[in-house]
Amino acid sequence: MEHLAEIIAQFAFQGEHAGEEVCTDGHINDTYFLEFRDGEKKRRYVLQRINSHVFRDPAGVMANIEAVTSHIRQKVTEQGGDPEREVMTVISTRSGKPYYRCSQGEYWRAYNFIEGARTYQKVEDPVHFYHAGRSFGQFQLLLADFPADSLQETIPSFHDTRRRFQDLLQAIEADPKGRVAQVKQEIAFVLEREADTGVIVDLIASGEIPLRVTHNDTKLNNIMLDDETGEGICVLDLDTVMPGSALYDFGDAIRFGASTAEEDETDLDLVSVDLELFTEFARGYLSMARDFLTPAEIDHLAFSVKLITLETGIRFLTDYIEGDVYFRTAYPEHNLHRARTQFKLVEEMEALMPKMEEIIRSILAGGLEAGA
Ligand code: GN1
Ligand code: MG
Repeated sequence: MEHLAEIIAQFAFQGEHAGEEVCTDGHINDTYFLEFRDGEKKRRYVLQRINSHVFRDPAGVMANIEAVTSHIRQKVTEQGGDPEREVMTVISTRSGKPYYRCSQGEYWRAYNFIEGARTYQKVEDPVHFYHAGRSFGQFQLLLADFPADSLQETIPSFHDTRRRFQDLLQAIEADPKGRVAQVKQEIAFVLEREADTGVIVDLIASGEIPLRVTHNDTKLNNIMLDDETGEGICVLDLDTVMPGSALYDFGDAIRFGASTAEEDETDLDLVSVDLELFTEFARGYLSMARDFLTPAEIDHLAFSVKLITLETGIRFLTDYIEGDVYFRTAYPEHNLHRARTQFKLVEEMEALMPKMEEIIRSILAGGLEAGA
């Protein structure tokens, strides 16, 4: 990246810039790992270009992140944890701002790099997923007393599945790339499930399910697990922390982490839901969340897994029809392949619904002991 030097010079990094690596994870922002030499010491930082097509108000995103990380930092410190590792630290610019707007009008921000921990694209050891569940549950717990109305809605109606369905209908109608004819089967799959799309939004609107401060993007690769212990150390990617439903966080984590294949696997025979992984995550999550979840939330946990997977499939399909304007893609059918894995998972989740419900009941009854 040509003007990276201009950007790096703006941030209050310590030491001398000694190199960088591009991170290929994530479908939205551009991420670089920077290496610095500070005397004998090596330091690493994360530098990101915020996708301002997706995040229309990058300053608002950073204001949210600063508020949320300060809140968590205080709690971690009070509880005797290590605030250097257990919460993201925003590195300010040399003029004290949480982001830099470069000469090309793009917004950049930086974080410290958490050492001795890593992210995973796929679960390698089931116990890792138990720990991921604990961490996302704890994240919601730490933010339970955060003033939700002080947060800006960084992407309005983000998990409004009914709206996502409407967006798909509009894309089909416009068909700007002539791709609709090719995805008739996928469209029919979604149309058959229209009724599902309003279930949780309606329960939130009627007050039966509470709005909470939630993460809204709980992919496995948004959590750092300690290299030594495998425990969840730090929740990443706080761009979409907003008032939302705990159900979306639970469902999205399962969607991604309990799948036996990656999100863009083209051999659908390899894509299926691993119930052992579902159980591990649910055990970890409920060990933290069982005391604050309401009965209505608990009743919809298994359904949320299917709903958020359907929603993500709808979003990939919509983006495919619109010509790949939202998610980063590596080749022309990428979004279509992603949509297909999600719909394959939805089908399986529908068949597994009674089993998932049963597992949740057993965990809550103490039959499947939490603790790894
Ligand atoms: C995006 O940024 P990343 O890759 O963690 C997306 C999520 C989707 C996910 C699908 C802001 O997450 O909502 O579930 O891709 N983030 C945004 O993999 O749209
Ligand atoms: Mg991410």
